[in-house]
Amino acid sequence: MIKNIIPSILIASALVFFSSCKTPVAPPTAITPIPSEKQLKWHDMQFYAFTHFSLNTFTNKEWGYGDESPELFNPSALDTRQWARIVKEAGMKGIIITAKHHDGFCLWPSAYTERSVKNSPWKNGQGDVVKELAEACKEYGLKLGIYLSPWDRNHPEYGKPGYITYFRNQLKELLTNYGDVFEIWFDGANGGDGYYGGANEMRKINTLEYYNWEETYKMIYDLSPNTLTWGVGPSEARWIGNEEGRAGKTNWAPLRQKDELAGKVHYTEFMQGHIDGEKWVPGEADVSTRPGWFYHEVEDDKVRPIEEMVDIYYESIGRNANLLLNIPIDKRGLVNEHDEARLKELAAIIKADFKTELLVNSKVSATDVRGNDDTYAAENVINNQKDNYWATNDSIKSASITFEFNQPTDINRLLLQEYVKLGQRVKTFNVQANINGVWKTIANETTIGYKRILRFPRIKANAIKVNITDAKGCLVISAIKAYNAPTLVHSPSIARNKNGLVTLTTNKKNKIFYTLDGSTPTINSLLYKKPFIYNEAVKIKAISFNSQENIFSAVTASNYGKSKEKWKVVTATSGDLNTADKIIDGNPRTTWGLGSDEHKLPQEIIIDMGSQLTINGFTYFPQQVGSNLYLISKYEFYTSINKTKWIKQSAGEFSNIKNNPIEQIKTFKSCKARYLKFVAKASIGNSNSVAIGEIGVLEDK
Ligand code: FUL
Repeated sequence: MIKNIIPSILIASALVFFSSCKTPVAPPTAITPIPSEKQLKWHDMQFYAFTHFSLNTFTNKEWGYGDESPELFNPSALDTRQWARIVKEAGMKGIIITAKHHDGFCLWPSAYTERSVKNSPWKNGQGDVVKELAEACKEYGLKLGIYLSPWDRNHPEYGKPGYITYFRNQLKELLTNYGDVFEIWFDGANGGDGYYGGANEMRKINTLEYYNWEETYKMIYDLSPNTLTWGVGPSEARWIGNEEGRAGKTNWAPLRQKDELAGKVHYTEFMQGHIDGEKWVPGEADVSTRPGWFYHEVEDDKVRPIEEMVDIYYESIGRNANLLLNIPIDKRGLVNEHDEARLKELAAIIKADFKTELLVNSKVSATDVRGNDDTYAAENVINNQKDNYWATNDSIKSASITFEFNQPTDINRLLLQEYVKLGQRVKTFNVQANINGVWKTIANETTIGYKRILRFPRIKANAIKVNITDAKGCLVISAIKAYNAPTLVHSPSIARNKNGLVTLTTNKKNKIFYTLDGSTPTINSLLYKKPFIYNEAVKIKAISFNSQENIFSAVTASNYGKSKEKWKVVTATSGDLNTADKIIDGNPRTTWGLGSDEHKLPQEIIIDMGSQLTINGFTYFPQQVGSNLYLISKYEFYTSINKTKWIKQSAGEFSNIKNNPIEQIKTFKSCKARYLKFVAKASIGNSNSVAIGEIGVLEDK
């Protein structure tokens, strides 16, 4: 009997053994394109700094022409460790420096040119900014990136084969002498007029052919395989299509790069990428803390308001892009106090927004789990481990995942991540919240990608459900997190029209307090009730106050000279004079145009300010349209006391206006003037029509 029992026990235990040890279900097959290991590391960086610093810092320009003397480069207290400290404290992971901008000046003592720090008075020509930054980055655990402008408005051989050798030699220097470089940045602005060794001429090139990028990139990868290539050519990451740091809500990492290299993709498509792109070319959103990329003292009070910075964070990192935030370095060679203060505020808000993750203790369930296998369990999205994920079976391209709370929970942020190693898949999804037993849809969205963060008004939910409604293949989700970010009260906006009527606006629920003497407003300051007239020069400061939660906004400040009440456009060489008031009405959004096919540029306008003022600059607000048309690229500006004798106060280009159509501020020596003459000499794209939002002056008090 015993003899017979033993084999049956063996058989039974073998059966138990084999069934508990069922063959694991294979992971989903990747959906191409997929990121390389290098690109995955780059995705993980998420947030890093740009530093624009060069001769432009000292000449007060955005683009140098190429003839500026290297002797102008003379920072009085350059300290790259200060940059690194501030960047680190702001939660960023690296710094990309403008080693060479379009004017050709090099921040390192290149062996191939005299146009560098070695011929500047800084450290008696013995300094090397790139080296100092590389060392500071190392000390602070940051990665170093390099911006090397392909366009060089100084080099005599730019446009000819000799320049390519020069460009590649410089790349070799930068990629071999300064340790690891995580990203090399090739800006798209290329070709145009410049100094070019004294030729002072226009040089145009075909960017894609001239540089032979295939070969240049091969050289880069041979020298420095860990460097990610950005920008023009068959790069590994793309521009996001604007200089405002905003990605599309729909944002695919894949791009039809072949089409792009064949000139068939308009840059506005970069905001969204291509669902059918053949290569993984994720977006990087670049933006500056101020309107310009380089430091200009006049922009000290124009550092972007904190809410705008927070929006940028959510609209880049929260929309499947990396954020490259520029911090202009000032003439001392330091991050300016104004920018430092804002970065601290940003870091504090981001930290507070993501302080406590709320799904971690919820009960998770999904409508489908791959092979019913624990390896792909729904719980994987909340276990904070990067290398596992919730996946569905191969044929399942839509599924729901639900998170139930023990008790109703306040939520206003949801963060989702796909396991992009296997490709970007999700096309559409929505989010529902169970509020008092009723399911309510709180978001209807498109792509996820490496990271997507949704912001919505605070809700008290018993449960949250994410319904993925369409995808390129089965679902592979690595993380879903929820937070309850503190309320951010938006600071008020301030506007003053031609007649001095001041209007302050904020969210209807909030109150506004303001001051007119430059002091910081408090709850005891003037309470704004309705628009009021203030014609004199004034600094208006205002705050919003959310009385329900007892929270203040940051302060908004606006500086005004005397109002433009007495201003008049007296003559214009074209355009309808009857509506010309729009360029002096205090509202940059109302525009007026001049020039046409019959009236080719240059075209000019004369403004009478009604009385004599002492001024030291003028401002031109270009028309704000998405396609960036009708922009003035070259100008002349004259003043007069009597409309007979004119003095030319300023002339030149509005650099980079095409990519960054911000208010242009040009300063000059203080002078008395009653009449202004503004000449539009040339336009972007050589159109004959230009449109102006607003013309103003800087008063010298
Ligand atoms: C632009 C350049 O022309 C600007 O000067 C700046 O460097 C910005 C980041 O890219 O296209």
